[in-house]
Amino acid sequence: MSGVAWHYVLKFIITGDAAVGKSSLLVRLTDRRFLANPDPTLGVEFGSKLITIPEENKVVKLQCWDTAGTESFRSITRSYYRGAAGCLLVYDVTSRQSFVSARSWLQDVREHADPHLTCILVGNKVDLCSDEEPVGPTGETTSSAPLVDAPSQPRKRKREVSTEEAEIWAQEEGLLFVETSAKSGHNVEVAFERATRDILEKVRKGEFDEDRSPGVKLSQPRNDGLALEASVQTSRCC
Ligand SMILES: Nc1nc2c(ncn2[C@@H]2O[C@H](COP(=O)(O)OP(=O)(O)OP(=O)(O)O)[C@@H](O)[C@H]2O)c(=O)[nH]1
Ligand SMILES: [Mg+2]
Repeated sequence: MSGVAWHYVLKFIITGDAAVGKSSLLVRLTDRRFLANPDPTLGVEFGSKLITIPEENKVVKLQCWDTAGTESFRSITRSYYRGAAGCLLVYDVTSRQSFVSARSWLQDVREHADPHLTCILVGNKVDLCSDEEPVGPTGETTSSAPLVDAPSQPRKRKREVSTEEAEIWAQEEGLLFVETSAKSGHNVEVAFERATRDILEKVRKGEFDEDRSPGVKLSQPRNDGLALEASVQTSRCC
């Protein structure tokens, strides 16, 4: 890999209901930190990060467009879907409504993005239900235990979407699937890496190429000594 800044640039979009943690996932990926009180995204924000896929010996630059979940921005955010190679479709495991809404976000993505796009369904905020009781296949729980922990602990919430139900839906829709916590960092890099591996596989099979897919760019190897370490950049767009 020596002398190569990156082998691929991939465009990602992050979509889903408001407050499911899209921006928090991106900040966790790029800055390795968690914002307890982030501002809601107005329109779209941008973040970028270099990741390595060791078994392929490849460095990939992820260019991520983090979209607002608020309904009033929907027509603006749709315009960013075009040409994306990957999509994180995010819901909150403690919000059934956000999982139900994932269907309509997916429909939007399918209408406006590249048909070959790799989409990973991301159930975020698993830290909120770490010592949870089992949840039934449609999200029901079996006891009326209070939703709070000890007073000094952050408030816990019940899981409303079981892993099994989300997995089944993801399979039916041809999506990858992972559960994450932007707060603890659990599986956040895994989500992006899994989607990246899938996209690279599609590149190998010829489903994505530079001419047909603006969200996938290949580099020319460079010998200018640019560091291969994670490079981080975030900025607001609109
Ligand atoms: N406990 C916990 N809270 C989270 C997690 N991810 C995000 N949050 C919190 O959820 C709230 C919303 O997070 P955001 O990242 O702004 O959500 P968003 O999806 O970007 O929201 P919009 O920009 O409005 O669409 C914030 O209070 C975050 O601190 C998580 O993994 N665990
Ligand atoms: Mg946001």
